[in-house]
Amino acid sequence: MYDNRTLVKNIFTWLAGGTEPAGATITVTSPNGGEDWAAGSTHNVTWNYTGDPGAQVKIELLKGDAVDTVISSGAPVGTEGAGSYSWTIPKNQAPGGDYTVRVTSTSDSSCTDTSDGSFSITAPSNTVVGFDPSETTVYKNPIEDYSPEFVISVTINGLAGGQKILSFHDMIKFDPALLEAVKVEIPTGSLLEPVLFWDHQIDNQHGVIEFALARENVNYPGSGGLVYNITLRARGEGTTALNHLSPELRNDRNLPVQVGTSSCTVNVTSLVGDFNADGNIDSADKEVFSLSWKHKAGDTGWDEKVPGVPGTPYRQADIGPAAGAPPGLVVQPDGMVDFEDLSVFALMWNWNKGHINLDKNQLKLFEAAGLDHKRFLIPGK
Ligand SMILES: [Ca+2]
Ligand SMILES: [Ca+2]
Ligand SMILES: [Ca+2]
Repeated sequence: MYDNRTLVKNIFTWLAGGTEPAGATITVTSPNGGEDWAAGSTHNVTWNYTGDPGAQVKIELLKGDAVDTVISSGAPVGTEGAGSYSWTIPKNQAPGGDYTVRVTSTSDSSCTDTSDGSFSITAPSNTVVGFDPSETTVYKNPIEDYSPEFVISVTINGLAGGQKILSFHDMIKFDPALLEAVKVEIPTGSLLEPVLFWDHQIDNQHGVIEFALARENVNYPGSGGLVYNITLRARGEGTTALNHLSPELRNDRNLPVQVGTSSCTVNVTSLVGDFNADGNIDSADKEVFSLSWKHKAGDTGWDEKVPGVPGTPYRQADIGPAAGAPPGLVVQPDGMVDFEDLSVFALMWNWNKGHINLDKNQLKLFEAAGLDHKRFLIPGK
């Protein structure tokens, strides 16, 4: 059906010797058959046009031959012969393999086109690109520039059964004031083995890790697991998060698999007396404390780490006097490691142990200092 203006134009065209009415045309380009789109995901419906189909088009979802949904009753036709409409498929859209999309001029219903072939709407995806662990506490010795290195795994979970994954592109954002990425590696047993090719880039200035992987199309990954490991170290204290920025998984037809993301919370903190920053006050820390015993500001090795001299810088053991209660003691260093520091160390030791449990060797430190260790012990439970 033509409106009058088109009709008049077509008659004149015909009178001028044309054999066909020179109407506008629309051609749907996506989805045009073969696509797998998950309910809940967002895709562009695209079309080309010639002539002047008018300002707007109606976009319909057809299931079989019947109209299932009007996706848009009046979307802009586009510019320079091409139009596009961002469509979020409702989460409750019935899965099926017989869907097509029809795009029709709102001013000329004969100017219309439908997907050449049918496409599939699949069940909503539960696939999540996340981290393992999803929360971690990292300990840092305040006098050190960096915490010990720690590893966070990037995971993919909830892959639908029989889902072939061919490629994975990931971007992780972190706070560069608190964290530094050291390395990225794919461990044996990665979910996406066998790997055909992979690469990564670390940008510690902006806090970005980019990772890309292509895998061989030979078998199906399990439903979930770890893909790659990031080694990090902390360089500040506080709480921050690692976040995935729009990771992209593609299947064996090079079509995107809809994914959600989850983050990893990283708490960077320090424990008074935890000189090796492993989250425990134990004999390794006691060793550092003994080496610092009776040292004071001005001694060689007080301020600076001396190569080959264990325990330096000794000022790390200047943890007394301190106010408050373990573990949140507020330290007021006074430039010497003496009884006050030993008392604070014992408080933290006992906080860590939760009860009095010093063995003979552990008692030697107290005896060497001429102290009655019981003075410093919190009543055991
Ligand atoms: Ca078509
Ligand atoms: Ca420790
Ligand atoms: Ca002190």
